[in-house]
Amino acid sequence: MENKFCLEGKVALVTGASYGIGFAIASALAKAGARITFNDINPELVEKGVSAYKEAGIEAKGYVCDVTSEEQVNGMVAAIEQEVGVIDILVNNAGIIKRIPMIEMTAAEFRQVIDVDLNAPFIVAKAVIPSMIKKGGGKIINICSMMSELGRETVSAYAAAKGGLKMLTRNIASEYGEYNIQCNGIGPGYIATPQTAPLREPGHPFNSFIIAKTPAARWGTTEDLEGPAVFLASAASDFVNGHVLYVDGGILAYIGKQP
Ligand code: NAP
Ligand code: GCO
Repeated sequence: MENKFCLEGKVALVTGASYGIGFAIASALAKAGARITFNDINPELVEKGVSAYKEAGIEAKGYVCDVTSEEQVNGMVAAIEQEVGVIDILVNNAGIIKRIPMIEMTAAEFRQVIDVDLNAPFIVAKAVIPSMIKKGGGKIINICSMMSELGRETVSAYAAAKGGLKMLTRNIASEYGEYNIQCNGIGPGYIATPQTAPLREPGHPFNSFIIAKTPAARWGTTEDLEGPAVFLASAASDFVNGHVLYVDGGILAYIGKQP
């Protein structure tokens, strides 16, 4: 079988990829041959990200862009097309979470999470699809979550956004599959990144809770997401569309260890 996982000659945009899951996914796509572009809302973090990629032997091109701004996103996509090439692979990774009991959360806080975690993936996908159609196809990977399927206290906005992102993934797959565009999701379990650092503080009850809820009995690492990302970004998944691939160590299959 010729190497269906090879991404040589492909241009990838990974949003919010100065560090964390985005950085790991972009690095994996680069190791498979893709040319990497990424963005961050913070200029200093774009610079730090470029250096971190360079240290990893990856020539990544970074852009300062707030993914909630359609104007900034359209400008970034146009610049990438001009400076690097048409985007073949989009990973909608940028995201935020606010852990606040719902009745204590302001409408503005709720809207902010929806804006970054759901509206922005729509904006960025809308910006890249026309050129993907012209080019004959493309890959879109939306970074969903356990909260695309499950709720829990204090994450109402995040769960609503990630649930919506699952359905946006399915809708893009439905609407643009005929143009050889495959749109899928990756649903990471609980991964050790800055976003979950508060939950992993020594003695935090969530730590032991997650270990008991995960058959793999460990937190995930960003490396656990590298293979699934390359699979969904490559020709190996050309007939996979509208699917959310949960990379969760088995959480969704498991009732949890008896205390
Ligand atoms: P993270 O460490 O908090 O990183 C999030 C990234 O998104 C940062 O680079 C951040 O930039 C960027 N970002 C936030 N708002 C942005 C905006 N408006 N415009 C551009 N960039 C923006 O998160 P992570 O743990 O790597 O998670 C990455 C993705 O995976 C998120 O979508 C998250 O919901 C999802 N996820 C995470 C886990 C987990 O357990 N960690 C599990 C499932 C899903 P700044 O640093 O400048 O704010
Ligand atoms: C939380 C966590 C989770 C993870 C992830 C799980 O507070 O429950 O932050 O939401 O980030 O989304 O898949």
